Amino acid sequence: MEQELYCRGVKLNPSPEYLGELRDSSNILSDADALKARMDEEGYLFFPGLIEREKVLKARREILLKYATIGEIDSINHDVMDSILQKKSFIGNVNLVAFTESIRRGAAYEDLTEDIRIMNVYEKLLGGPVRTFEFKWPRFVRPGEGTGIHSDNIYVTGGTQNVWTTWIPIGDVALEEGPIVLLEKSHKSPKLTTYWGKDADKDKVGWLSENPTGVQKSIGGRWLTGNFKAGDILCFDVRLVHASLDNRSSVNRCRLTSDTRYQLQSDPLDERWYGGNLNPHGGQMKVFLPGMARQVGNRKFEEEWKPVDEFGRLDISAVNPERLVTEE
Ligand SMILES: O=C(O)CCC(=O)C(=O)O
Ligand SMILES: [Fe+2]
Repeated sequence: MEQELYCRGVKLNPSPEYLGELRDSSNILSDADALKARMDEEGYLFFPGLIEREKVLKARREILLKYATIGEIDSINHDVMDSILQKKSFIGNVNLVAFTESIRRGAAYEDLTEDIRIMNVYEKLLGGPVRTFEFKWPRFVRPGEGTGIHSDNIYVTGGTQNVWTTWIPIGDVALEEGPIVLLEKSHKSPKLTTYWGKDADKDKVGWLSENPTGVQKSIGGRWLTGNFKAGDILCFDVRLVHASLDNRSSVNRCRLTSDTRYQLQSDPLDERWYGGNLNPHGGQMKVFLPGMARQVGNRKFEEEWKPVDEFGRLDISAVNPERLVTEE
């Protein structure tokens, strides 16, 4: 890959022993045994163009219009679908409990995350009827932002270990916008057994590391990513180590993607992710709202779960004041 890629502000080594592209598994889509073997071996299954573009773009419009409504996206000077960050935002003044729920429960978004073709992959892989977690993790990632290095199992396996993640670009996501990166074969690393034995809430675990090259040195494997298109579907093992590239869009385009979890209907549920639970990680009322940090290292605002007040409003004291519309 020719472009310079960064994760947590660290430049990834571009040589082919350290950086690669995802393998396309479309040709084994209908072969359950081959899917199981590939997932076991590689820790992920990538299906470019599995879903029709129009269906994905419908969800994109549904979500971006909501972000435009709260002043995060500029839909006046740009097409809302371009997802260009608005200079001034009203995000400090709105009820984010209602806002984030309206996104998670949007009809087009739900339709996408429960698409029959995704469900079919998991039915083949798991050998029975499957369901998606009620809670969903749509991600709106502004320039300068990204996701830390982690495995999902420490967050989502409170019911059963047999849980799988699907990452969906909701629109085209180019390398410079900061798509997901997977650490090749890390789902089999003996070095991670202690980390995987933890629960993010009970054991108060943060990101695995802030250093993508250090993790790579210690665990091995290439970082795998690519230029994603609307319609691509990426399924992976919840132990597989991953993060996102930093969004370094030259045109202030925000990255819109989703991560959702799937399991057998017959397995026990992780109750944190069902019903109207507003405090899945315990404590004060919070909303899932990654990003917004005024500066890197602003711990309070780097948390993906942000505290809100009794009106569902963000504590804006940590947000860059230049981005907020304030009363004159
Ligand atoms: O999209 C991202 O930034 C992170 C995705 C992720 O952590 C996941 O899909 O589990
Ligand atoms: Fe994740």
